[in-house]
Amino acid sequence: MSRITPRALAAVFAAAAFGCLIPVSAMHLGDEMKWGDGPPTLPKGAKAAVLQGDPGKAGPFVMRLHAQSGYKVPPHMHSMMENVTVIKGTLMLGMGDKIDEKAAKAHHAGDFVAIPAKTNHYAIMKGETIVQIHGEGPFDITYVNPDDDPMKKK
Ligand SMILES: [Cu+2]
Repeated sequence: MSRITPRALAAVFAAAAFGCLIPVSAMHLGDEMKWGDGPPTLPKGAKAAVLQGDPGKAGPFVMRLHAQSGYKVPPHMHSMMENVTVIKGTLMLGMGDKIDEKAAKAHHAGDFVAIPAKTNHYAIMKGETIVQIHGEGPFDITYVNPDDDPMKKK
């Protein structure tokens, strides 16, 4: 009878653990990510890439937004939680109905922030910035000042 040594057993578990990490469905890596124009609901100038799901449909989604320094999203809210992870650059995030750069808090690459549903907030990018947003779709946006809504501009 062959004995299973602890070392052999450890190797089996290690293989099993790594097996779990092998993607079974689509996986997007840096170069393969498809960047397009940002959604029409956001001010012009941003690029967006959807990593998982569809922010416009029901279910979980993961997307990234890429914008240059100075890009701003005026005060707005979502009817669901917005989870933001900063990938690159600095996201200045403020809570409230009016943009106030001094009141905005800096979030740097690696930082995570969850913005509760129905809570007015605004964002300003400092430096070339990429943020990853995940949540439960359909992801909506309501601007505090309707004139800030790019969908209403012609
Ligand atoms: Cu938001």
